[in-house]
Amino acid sequence: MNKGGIYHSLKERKSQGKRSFAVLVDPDKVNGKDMIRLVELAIEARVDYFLVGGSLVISTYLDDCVQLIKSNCTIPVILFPGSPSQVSKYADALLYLSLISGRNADLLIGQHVVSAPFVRQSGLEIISTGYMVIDGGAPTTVSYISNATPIPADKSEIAMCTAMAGEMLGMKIIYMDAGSGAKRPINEEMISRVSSVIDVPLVIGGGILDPEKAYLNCKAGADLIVVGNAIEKDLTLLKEMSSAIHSVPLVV
Ligand code: 1GP
Repeated sequence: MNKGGIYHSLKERKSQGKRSFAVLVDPDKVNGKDMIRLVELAIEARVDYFLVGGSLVISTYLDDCVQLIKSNCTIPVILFPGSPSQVSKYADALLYLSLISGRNADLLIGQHVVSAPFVRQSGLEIISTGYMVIDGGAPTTVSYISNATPIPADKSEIAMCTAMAGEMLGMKIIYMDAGSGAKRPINEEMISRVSSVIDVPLVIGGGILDPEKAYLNCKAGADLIVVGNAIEKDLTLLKEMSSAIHSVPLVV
C-alpha cells in the first residue's frame, strides 16, 4: 500500500458511509499457531485492519508478529503502540498517539520528541491520533500507566470539546478508548455527540464484547470499531462481529 494509503482508505470508507472493523492483537498474548488461525478467520470474516500493540508489550515478538500477519494476508497492519519502543518497520502504518484526554505532558508530546527520529526513520505511514481514554468502570492498564484521569463516562461535553480540540490541532483521527477489558464500553450517547462535532474518522474500542454492541456503536457514529479481548477469548465471534459492523446502513 502507498504511503498515506491507510489513512486514505479510512477516510474513503467514512465518506462512503461504511464502517470498519479492526482486530487488536497483543503480541504478548498470541503464539504463532494461534496467529495463523486468527489470520485465516480474519480473511474469511472480511476484517478491515489489524491493530498490533498493547500497553505493556514486553516481548521481542512485535516484528515477528507483524511479519507473520503480513506474510499470510493482505489485511493492513496498523501499530497501536503502548510505548515508543513498539515500532516495527514491517507494519503499514502507526497510530501516533497523543493522550489528549490526560494532562501528562510526557504522553501528550514528551515521548514523541524522544522517539521522533526513530519513528521517522521507520518509513511507516504516520497517523496522528487524538487518543482519549474514557472511564470504563475499572482502572485499566492504560490509565494506570499513563497516570491520567479518564474522562467520566457521563461527561459527553468534555469528550466533545476534547475531540474538537484534537481535530483543530490537526489530529487525523480521534480514538476513544474505554481501555482493554473495560467493564463498561463507551456509551452511544457520547459516541453520537462526539461524532456530530468532528469530521475526522472516529475510532471506538474497549470492552466491546458482542456484535450487538458493535452495531449500536456504529449506528451512533463510530467509523472504526476495535475489538481485542473478546476475539482473543472466542475466535468464532470474528465473523458475527464483522457482519454486524458491515451491516450498519450506510450514512453519507
Ligand atoms: C483497547 O480498544 C482496545 O485499547 C480494545 O479493547 O481488548 O477490551 O476489546 P478490548
